[in-house]
Amino acid sequence: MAIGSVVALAGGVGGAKLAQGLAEVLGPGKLTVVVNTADDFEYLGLYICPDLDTVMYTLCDLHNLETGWGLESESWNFLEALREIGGDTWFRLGDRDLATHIERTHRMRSGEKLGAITADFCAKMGTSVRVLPMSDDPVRTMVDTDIGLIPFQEYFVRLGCSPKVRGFEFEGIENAVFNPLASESLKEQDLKAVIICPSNPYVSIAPILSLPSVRNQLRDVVVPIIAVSPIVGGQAIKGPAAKMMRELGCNPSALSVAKGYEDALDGFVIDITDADESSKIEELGQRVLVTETIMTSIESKKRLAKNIIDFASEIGATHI
Ligand code: FO1
Repeated sequence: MAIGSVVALAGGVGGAKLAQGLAEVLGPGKLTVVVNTADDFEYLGLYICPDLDTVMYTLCDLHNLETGWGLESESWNFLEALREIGGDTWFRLGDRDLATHIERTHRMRSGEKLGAITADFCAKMGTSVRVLPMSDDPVRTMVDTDIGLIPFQEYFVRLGCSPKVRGFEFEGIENAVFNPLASESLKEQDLKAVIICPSNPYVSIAPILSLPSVRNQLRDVVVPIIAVSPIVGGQAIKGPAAKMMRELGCNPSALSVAKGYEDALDGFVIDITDADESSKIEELGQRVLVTETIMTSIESKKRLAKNIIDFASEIGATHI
């Protein structure tokens, strides 16, 4: 039996890994990945889209396994030369990665949209997965901290997530339009599931869900909406999600993530480490899948993707 199409909502590394597994399991033309662009920023005059590039490079199998971001087989001559002449080097741009930022910036300045440029890059780098920026309009995450309101990349990279978080603002969100192709993909006849990847709920998934009309559109989909917990055993698999939760007065756990998504979900996927949280999550009205969620190889990415798709089928059979 043919598997239907899937829409995944994703941030950086966790989202990219699951997207790679889903792409393998679903086959060509069945996966749309809607990617957070609220951590995009301008640096050295260049338009940088970290999550979009992480997803794109991973799906093309060109991603850098050492850093978790950027391209494989990278060299750093540009960065070294820039450092020697006293330039800003806190955000590290590799020589090969630089080509992506320069070409994207050049094309955006000539009036092309981010979505169109991304589609072209994906085709040229070699993935048939539909990778969509959540919006063509700029949205910027600002982190409210104990030292003030800071742009996301300053908080994340320059300050190494050390300031204490008090909240988040998504500048530009009110006027940003949800990518029309993403909107269409949520209405596909053969849509089987919407999957919220194991990405940071506050800074990767919340910007997508906060775009005007997205929550309503998700309310209207007739297929299961399933999220995968980015918290395993009280720790974030990668990044500052657990630290953020603690600083916002919330116990870092899969259960807290499930609560945070409120009534948006039909199903929630947790790691076997957190099996004892299963019944509490079910009390929220979500079906729970307990499985191995840590993706360290292509096999583990495919296994998780397959388990989630099977889970969606099970829920779908009873879903109205
Ligand atoms: N993350 C870092 O921790 N340090 C860096 O110097 C850095 C450079 C960088 C360059 C291009 C790119 O696409 C991503 C880069 N990242 C870097 C990752 C990125 O800032 C974050 O992982 C995401 O924004 C969070 O999802």
